[in-house]
Amino acid sequence: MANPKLMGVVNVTPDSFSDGGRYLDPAAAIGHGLELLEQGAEILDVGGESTRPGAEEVGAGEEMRRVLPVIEGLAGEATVSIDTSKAQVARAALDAGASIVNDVTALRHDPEIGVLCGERGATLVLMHMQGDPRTMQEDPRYDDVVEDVKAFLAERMEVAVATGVAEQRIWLDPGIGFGKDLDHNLELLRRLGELRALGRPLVIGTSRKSFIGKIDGSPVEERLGGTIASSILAAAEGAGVLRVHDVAEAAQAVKVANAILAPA
Ligand code: HH2
Repeated sequence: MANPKLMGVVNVTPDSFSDGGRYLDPAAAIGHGLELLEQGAEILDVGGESTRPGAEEVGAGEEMRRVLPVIEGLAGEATVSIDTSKAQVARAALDAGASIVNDVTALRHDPEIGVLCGERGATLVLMHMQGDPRTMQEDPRYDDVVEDVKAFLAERMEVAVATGVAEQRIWLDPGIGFGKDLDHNLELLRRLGELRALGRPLVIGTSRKSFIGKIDGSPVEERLGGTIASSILAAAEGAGVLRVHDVAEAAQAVKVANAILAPA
């Protein structure tokens, strides 16, 4: 198993699916980020717009008002990633000290993000999503979900490189829960190793997602076990970055898994 980096989630939103409204106050969000760092996060992913199914779109001004004070407060302490699909927000976030742009639309919403990351030498996360957050869970379909996601990520990586992003600065994410039903999510996790052929680090976000609840009926606040199981199995298949809300528990799980698989 590769030793995955933990990306801790810092949502500065009123409506995120699992922690909406908890860290809207900048001081609370910064405090939460610092706590995640202490627990073992190597990256903090700061977001000001929810991508949950049916979420309301947020204007760039409001998104920046939410995230910029938090990035300014954390950037001296941590590697910060900005979870946005808008170049204007990404630019301001990089100015405030972020060094990674996490674009869940993989440059389809705003290709300028590629130009920006190229100019600044920032890392760019390209994620797969079928449809958009308002409609993505309405009957998603694939020929072969792993092959389709792989082809999409290869194509978006070409677009990113064409806009100026160095290939070594690109990370790829199959987008668990973004336009996928339960079987699609499980198949992607089961065959994650096939995406390693793309040659770039793989980011995986299963944290508290609804596919876990579809398996055992658990509500969103009781999905830690499923988050850990899916994250560790993803790491065993080669995931290099695990995007999680519960960093302390994920860090412990990674340590134990590593101790078993690679004894000192
Ligand atoms: N999942 C969410 C948001 N951003 N980015 C990447 N690269 N991969 C993911 O799986 C991913 C992501 C959804 O989680 P969360 O941020 O907790 O919820 P919301 O979008 O409702 O704020």
